[in-house]
Amino acid sequence: MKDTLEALRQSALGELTETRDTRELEGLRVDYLGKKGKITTILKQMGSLGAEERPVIGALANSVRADIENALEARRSELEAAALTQRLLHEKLDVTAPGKKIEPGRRHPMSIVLDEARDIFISMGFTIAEGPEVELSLYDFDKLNIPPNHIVREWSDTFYITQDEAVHLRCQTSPVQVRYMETHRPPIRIISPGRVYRRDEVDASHSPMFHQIEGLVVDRGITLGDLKGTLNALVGRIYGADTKTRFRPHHFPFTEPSCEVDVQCVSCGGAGCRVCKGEGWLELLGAGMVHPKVLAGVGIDPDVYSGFAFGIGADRMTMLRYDIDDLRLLFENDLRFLRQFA
Ligand code: 2U9
Repeated sequence: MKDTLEALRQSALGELTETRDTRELEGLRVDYLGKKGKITTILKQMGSLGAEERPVIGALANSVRADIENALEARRSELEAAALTQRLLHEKLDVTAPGKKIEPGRRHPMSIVLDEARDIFISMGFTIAEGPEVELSLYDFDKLNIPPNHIVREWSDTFYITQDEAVHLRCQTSPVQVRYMETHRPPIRIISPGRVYRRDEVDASHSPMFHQIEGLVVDRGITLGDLKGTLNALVGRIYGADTKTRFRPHHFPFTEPSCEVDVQCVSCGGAGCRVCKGEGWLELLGAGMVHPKVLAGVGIDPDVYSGFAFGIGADRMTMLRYDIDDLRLLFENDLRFLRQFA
């Protein structure tokens, strides 16, 4: 057995030097040291040895196994180093080659206008409020004094999510403000910019998804004068300090009284042109004093507090700002169009 072990040591160490890669090396390890390997088989036979011989052969077997294991490790390092050298020799890396150009992205025109509006309102002391786009009819309709038979609640106008009409894609950002009033007490000064949805066919001025910036101010003693002052300041910031505005009476269920606000045409200055369709005025937004029922519905006493609200169609604002004549351009992601905006 002693001779066999010595012979195995010699043959293992000999074969080791012949191995060409780590796969062959692993084969060799299994062949000698694996469960059914040559050394293991010898060790299993030790039971048949006499009591004197056993420790001697045992010690020898251990030293043979240790020698083979050490040699295997040394050879593995050698083979790995050689493989790395080969890879480095064959891999060609030209560190002087020019890198791949990464074109910096740019903001979408819609985002530019929305960011600008956010900045203007923040500078006037407003806070930005956000809320879910999938909304409860309770918040988008009922709490805004929009009764169950109102036209906007028709299936042909609204994207309902549930058959019972309890959940739908919000058709305005007003529910964000209702939610805000339920969780905050006056004074309140917020805007809620975001996406809204209506079941409109796509054309040059309609899209089933568009953007609004709505605003809400609630405090003691807020009047129509505050509404006019704030909206005139906004128009001045966007279109220039001298821009004239026109407040026309209107009706909304959630405000009373209500109005629509026009600006003198930014293109012709009021003379009449293609942009204002000869009118001299451009419709910019809707507004009004928050309906007492809406305030009472969120637990704000309309005898103590009053407020004004407004809604701006942000897509239209973007189109006017950049002289874009087709709304679809804003949503088609055509890079030839989008690259024009810095
Ligand atoms: C609360 C109470 C009242 C928001 C308002 C308008 C008038 C308005 C339109 C502008 C163009 C929608 O995108 S558009 O079609 N909006 O005319 N929105 S007042 O009034 C509110 C909001 C929240 C609690």
